[in-house]
This record gives sequence, C-alpha cells and structure tokens, in this order.
Amino acid sequence: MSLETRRLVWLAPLLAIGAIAAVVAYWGPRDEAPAQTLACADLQAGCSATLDGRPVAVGFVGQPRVLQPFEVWVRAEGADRVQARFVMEGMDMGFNLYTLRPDAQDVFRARITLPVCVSGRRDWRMTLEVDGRRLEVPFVSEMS
Ligand SMILES: [Cu+2]
Repeated sequence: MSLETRRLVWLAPLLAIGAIAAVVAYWGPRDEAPAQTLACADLQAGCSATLDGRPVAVGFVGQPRVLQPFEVWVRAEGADRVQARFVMEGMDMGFNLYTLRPDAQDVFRARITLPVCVSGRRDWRMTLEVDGRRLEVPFVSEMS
C-alpha cells in the first residue's frame, strides 16, 4: 500500500462519519422554541395570549371530563394549522393529538375525549400548536 492509499483508507470512514453527522444535524430533531404557558383560570370563559406577536384565544365548551367529549376552540386569525395535544407531566397518557378545523367564523374547533388516568390524576396540560408555535395550557379535568 502506498502512503497515499493508506491515507485514503483512514480518511474514507472519517469522511463518511462526518457526512452522516452533517445529515443528522440537518434533518434531525430541531430545538423547539421554548413554549409559552397560558394560565387560564376559566377555560369555559376562554383566555387569550399573544403568540409570536399574534393574538390567540382559547377556550372549552363543556367541562373537560374524562371519557366525555368536550370541545376546544381556538381563535387565531390567519392561522393555517392548529393542533392540540393532551399530556400529563411525567406520565404517558397515550397519543392524544387533535387537529382543530376552522368553522364558518374561522374559529378552530375539535371535539376531545380524554382517556382515563390509571393513577386518578386530573392535572392535564394542553399543548396548542398554532403554525408551529406552542402554547401550553394547564387545566384540571372534572371528576367523572
Ligand atoms: Cu395520568
């Protein structure tokens, strides 16, 4: 093996690793912007926040009661995509992701059914995603 070939033998895997690392860095998970939290005392009345300079209002129709559908509405003028995810801190509650659809008045709505918590916890967090911007809305579900 010539010196040149030996150098290539060493270099090729390094280049390959470098290329893979670059692809992972480019396509891999992005650091999401820190989510904003909206503490809403009365979600039946609705609350509003400013998300990335745009006003967003959110509320519930009906009480969030486990296994009984209630509605989430979001007003976010000009929004294309509104999704809501329901999680419990430190507990896997399954995949509770809903896409809200705009009604005739451009209010985004979805009917939600929360699963039963095996620990009997009622502290939920709704993560609203409005065009990729996240708004965390903690709430407590009603006793069923
Ligand atoms: Cu739970």
